[in-house]
Amino acid sequence: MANIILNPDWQLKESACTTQAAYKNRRIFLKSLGLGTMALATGGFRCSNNAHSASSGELDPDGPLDTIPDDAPRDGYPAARNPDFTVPERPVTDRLVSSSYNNFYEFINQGNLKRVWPHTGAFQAFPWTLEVRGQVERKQTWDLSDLIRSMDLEERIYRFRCVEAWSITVPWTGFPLSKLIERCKPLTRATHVQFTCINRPNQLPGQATAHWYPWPYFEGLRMDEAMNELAFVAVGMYGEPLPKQNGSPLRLVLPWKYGYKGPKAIVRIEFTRKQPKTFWNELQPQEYGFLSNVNPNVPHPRWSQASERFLSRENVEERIPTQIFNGYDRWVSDLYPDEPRTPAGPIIR
Ligand SMILES: Nc1nc2c(c(=O)[nH]1)N[C@H]1C(S)=C(S)[C@@H](COP(=O)(O)O)O[C@H]1N2
Ligand SMILES: [Mo]
Repeated sequence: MANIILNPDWQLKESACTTQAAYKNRRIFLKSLGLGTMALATGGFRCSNNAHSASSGELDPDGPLDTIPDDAPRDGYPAARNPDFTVPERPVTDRLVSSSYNNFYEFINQGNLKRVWPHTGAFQAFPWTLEVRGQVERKQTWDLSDLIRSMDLEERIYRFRCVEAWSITVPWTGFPLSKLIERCKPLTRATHVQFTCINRPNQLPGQATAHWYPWPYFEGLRMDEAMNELAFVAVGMYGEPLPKQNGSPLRLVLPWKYGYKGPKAIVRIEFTRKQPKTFWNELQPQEYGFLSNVNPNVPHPRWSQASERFLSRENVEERIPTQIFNGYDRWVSDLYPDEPRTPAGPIIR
């Protein structure tokens, strides 16, 4: 994206960027110069004081890839592909599909729930801090950009399966969750890890309006699950930093579990001595369990999980059989001796 050098005489100072009107005037002015929203998306005069309304629509991005933050670190991109994690039997999903068919209730909770990206304009993913709390040698708070730059990034192509029975295949960029956990220095008595997501109703229109959800979003894993080789922290996809609707600036990817076990826009990691609560389980315990492993033998109480709609390109979808642990049996079967291997009735696990 082009960097536009502005004449300091008419560059708005941060302090002047306090009202929606000021922002609007600036946009109209830019439009008159033919700079439009591309210029608004560059760093120089983006308001960082969050004073504008998240639901104003004034900052609406132009398209699903217009939401990759300009200030996301790009060192190490595109990262080398890890040959151990490819999906030979399916094509990689078109990146426009993966970034325009999403679930992210902080941004939208009514209407077309999958069309998330147009509602992400006010959300600022950088700078970002990540807190480490609970059963650890000492509490830590990291600047995420520094953390990302200190990690070896790799690319992994994973199957992704939502509990709603749609699926995609995605090349993620990031690092193993185990590497992050090592840096957290958890005490041996920690049995679980809980992840807490962003809580900023002024930047998140869904969060601002959906009071029936127990915000912020939270998820959790057993320690042995979190340390599994497959558990991945994604900071990018398709060779670039994550778009906001896909979880910028960081999210978990646990390809053997249903998508909702992978929290997006994480702000805190907390090590605990008991099984943590999880967002969807709190809301609908009769439908969503703690483990939530992908399993074609265990139907959701309201639909079958035996097959899935594979989304490859816009308007192209194919019904394919769902595999146990989403095809990751050999990595995770030892963790779950009780996972049903033959068709069963609905069991919430
Ligand atoms: N913070 C947060 N994380 C979240 C969600 C959410 O609403 N909020 N939705 C979950 C669900 S249900 C799915 S299927 C995946 C979707 O990820 P994607 O949109 O990048 O494909 O994110 C998961 N993580
Ligand atoms: Mo999902």
